[in-house]
Amino acid sequence: MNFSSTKPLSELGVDSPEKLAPLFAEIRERFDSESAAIHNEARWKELRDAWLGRKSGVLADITANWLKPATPALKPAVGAALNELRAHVEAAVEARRAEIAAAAEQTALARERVDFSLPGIQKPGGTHHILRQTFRDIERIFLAMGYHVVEGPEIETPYYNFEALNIPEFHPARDNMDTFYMAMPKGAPQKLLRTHTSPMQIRTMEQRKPPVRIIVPGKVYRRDNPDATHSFMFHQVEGLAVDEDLTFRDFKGTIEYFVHEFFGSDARTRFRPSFFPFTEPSVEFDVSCIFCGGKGTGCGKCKGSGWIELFGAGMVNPAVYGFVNYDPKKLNGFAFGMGIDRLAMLKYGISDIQALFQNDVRFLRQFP
Ligand code: FA5
Repeated sequence: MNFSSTKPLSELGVDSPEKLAPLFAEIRERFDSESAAIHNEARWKELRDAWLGRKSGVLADITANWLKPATPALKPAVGAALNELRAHVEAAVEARRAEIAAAAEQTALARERVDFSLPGIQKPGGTHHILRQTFRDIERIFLAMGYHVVEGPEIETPYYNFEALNIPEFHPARDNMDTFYMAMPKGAPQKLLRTHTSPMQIRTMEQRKPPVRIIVPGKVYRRDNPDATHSFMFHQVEGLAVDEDLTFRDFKGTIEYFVHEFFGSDARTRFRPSFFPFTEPSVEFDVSCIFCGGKGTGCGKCKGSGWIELFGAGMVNPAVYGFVNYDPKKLNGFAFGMGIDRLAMLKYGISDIQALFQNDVRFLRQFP
């Protein structure tokens, strides 16, 4: 900026006190107009520094270029005018600071004002997934019967997933087509994603002395192609009870109690013979179709039979006790393994298992 304050008075043609007045008046006018044009703190600081800055402010320039070199005849008048200008600038700069701060506060207040007439912001609260709710339901029922809840690893060894459950080497379930095997470094022991929660039968019996009453909720994995009732990852709850005097009647009573608690007292149940290497005898357990009330006729869900298959179960095969150092002559027990996803689908009338894993809130909201 080419201000007069940077030039000596002699260069500006000022040689008498009278000629000072218009010069100072012009500077004051320039200050006033600059000062009026600022409206925020950053610009205010620029104004303050430009005028009052110790080294290069306009007033410092006037002191250096006008006052100091002034002739004795001019000096008192320059000094008086400069003091008056300084007082004006200092007062105005301070006044502008106060005005700008007050205006900023006003703006903030207006912005932050709470309008109680506006509708509130509703933040959706989280809920438990329908599968978690089903797990809890099942846990509640079995805890009331004196069972403990235990959990186990999803990455298993073939020993726990198959061998110790009396599933021999050649059993088709051990095929690559059905089981996810982990890619292991050369020479490392084989690992797999557990295909059922049954390995926890073995791990529990290894660690606990009988009597044992446990349920095992958890994820399991199979190389099944996804469709309405199959997923490659799904959930099971394993159950195991071992004691000295357990019979098939205890087993039946326990399962029937569970089904009535879970589906309601109208549900009817039945056993069908089945086969699992780790139970003997083995059964499939059916519940009367909750969609048609067990009538069957014309019902697509139970395909007209009136029954829906629920889960596999049976009395623990004595061969299994041999793997965990339990005495098969003294002990009896039963075990079951339920598919939780299908149980939830049945209870809540969900027609596609994939809906459980797609995380569509429109679906999830239906189960608050
Ligand atoms: C077993 O997994 C046995 N471990 C159950 C068992 C435990 C029997 C203890 C005896 C004693 P199964 O392969 O039938 O059995 O599977 C059990 C349940 O898992 C099935 O009834 C079904 O509800 C569910 N299931 C099986 N495959 C899938 C899949 N791909 N997607 C969803 N659910 C499945």
